[in-house]
Amino acid sequence: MTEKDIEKELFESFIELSEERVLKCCKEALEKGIDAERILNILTRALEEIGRRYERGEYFLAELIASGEIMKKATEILRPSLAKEISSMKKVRMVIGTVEGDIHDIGKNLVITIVSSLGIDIIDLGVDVPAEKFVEAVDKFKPKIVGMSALLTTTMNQMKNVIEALKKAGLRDKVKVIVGGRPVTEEFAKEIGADAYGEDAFAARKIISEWMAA
Ligand code: B1M
Repeated sequence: MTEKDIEKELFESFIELSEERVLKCCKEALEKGIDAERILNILTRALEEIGRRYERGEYFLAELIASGEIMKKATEILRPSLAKEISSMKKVRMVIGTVEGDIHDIGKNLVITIVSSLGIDIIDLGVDVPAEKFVEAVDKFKPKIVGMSALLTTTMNQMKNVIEALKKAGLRDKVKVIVGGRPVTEEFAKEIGADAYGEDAFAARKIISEWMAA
């Protein structure tokens, strides 16, 4: 198969939710020398299409769940190639989580993979993390950075609650806050008082590496 065939098969097999084909294709693509970031982009585009089919009522929750499972396994295959440039500039700690009410964690986990390539120490609070848990973690682990992820329009406002809770606890000026996730925008990040918005995991890494170098 040519590179183009592999990429087409990757996209189509993911939309058809054929786990076996997707995983095989990811391995083949890496063997062919296709960049892991490019493979990730194809998988993300396929997830967008699955999301659209779900919105149109062509796919149901079962398909959404299956797509999440496949994406997790595919990311495992890509992880070593995505996170290989370990650079370890300064020892910086980051706390990250998906906000309360939200259990989507594929994007957050990708951010962890990509950002850890800076040699940063990342504490993952998991999903459905209430504001108090973020505050507790900042108090306990004294991170320089707090990262929040939200995938639902109904949960993105939780990010504001976390920032308010950090202010209330007198911890807001001790950390830089970066937010991201599908419905989040630069404007929203500004509006809620975050320090930065990461459009994707690579943008998040760039921002954090600039903070580390400052
Ligand atoms: Co859900 N889901 N889901 N889902 N799901 C979406 C988000 C949705 C857009 C699908 C759709 O309708 N088109 C829709 C939200 C609509 C809205 O809010 N307006 C939706 C819905 C409705 C739901 C449920 C409510 C469905 C239901 O129960 N009826 C439910 C909610 C559960 C809950 O959280 N309380 C639900 C459940 C699920 C599953 C559990 C089945 C599964 C998640 C599995 C998992 O995460 N372990 C799932 C999935 C897989 C999706 C889609 C298909 C894919 C999400 C994904 O992983 N994308 C999604 C449709 C879509 O996104 N097109 C959809 C790939 C991932 C790499 O992208 O997470 O955006 P993303 O991360 C990106 C960037 O956003 C950024 O970097 C990553 C890329 O590099 N980023 C950050 C993310 N976090 C960041 C943090 C940063 C910086 C960058 O700094 C800290």
